[in-house]
Amino acid sequence: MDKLIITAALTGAEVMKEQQPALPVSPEEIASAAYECFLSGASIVHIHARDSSGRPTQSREVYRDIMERIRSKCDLIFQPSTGGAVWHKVEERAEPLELDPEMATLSAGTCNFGSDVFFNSEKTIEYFAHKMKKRNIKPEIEVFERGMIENALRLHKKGLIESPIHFDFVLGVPGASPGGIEDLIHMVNSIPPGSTWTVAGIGRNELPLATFAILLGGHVRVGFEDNIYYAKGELALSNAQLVQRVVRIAEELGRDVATPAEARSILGIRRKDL
Ligand code: KMH
Ligand code: ZN
Repeated sequence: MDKLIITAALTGAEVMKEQQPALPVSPEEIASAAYECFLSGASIVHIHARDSSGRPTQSREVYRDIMERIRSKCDLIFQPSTGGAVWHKVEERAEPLELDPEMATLSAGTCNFGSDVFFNSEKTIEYFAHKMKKRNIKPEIEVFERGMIENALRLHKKGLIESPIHFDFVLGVPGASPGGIEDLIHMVNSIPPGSTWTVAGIGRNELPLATFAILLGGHVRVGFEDNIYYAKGELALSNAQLVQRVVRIAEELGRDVATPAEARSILGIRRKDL
């Protein structure tokens, strides 16, 4: 079994400081949270930027600031969001790709997202896939519903996504796939052999799905974007606290944790920068 890749999804576009006071929002806070997660065992950071008022932004320059601050501290894989917030325009969402990150997310379909709708028409998905291919950016395929795997496979057939495909099953978003163990198994059984996958369990789904992924040979995403609690009714103290728990469970279950260099090798990413 490959070593375990832990992704820390630090901020997201939906959670606010009023809900989670430790939410990292400024570039400085995000970089410092990223470094803490790196020291705790994360090898990828999934980043959403915020402007100076705390509102989600897809500004290339804010992402650049965050990326440079993280790079000055450690060799974490920087994975910006191209999902942004549900109200961002497609062109805005694509801005962080201009930084040529090693990796970026690619949402593979439309779904309800709480009381909103997260729009990703086939044209939009192809637009992002094309840009990522051209710039040699490894896509992480965000799957909120089973049908999104089929969308990704169609793109693969068209040559817009290369094998092996890396999926992130985002399970438990209200309005999309629930986050039961059986939902994860169904997803895992639906992807081509040789693919890699991680799971982002939303809210109370985070811990059981992470544990199951460790056992199944998948990878794990945790962080305030997905879940702000450590236990029922108890807010987590930091993103790093959530990473540290995954590391402890992995150790107990006999699964080694990957460094960023090992994660690059598992995912077939050639380090671009530095
Ligand atoms: N904030 C969600 C609407 C991604 O980062 O690529 C979309 C999202 C997916 O978080
Ligand atoms: Zn995200």
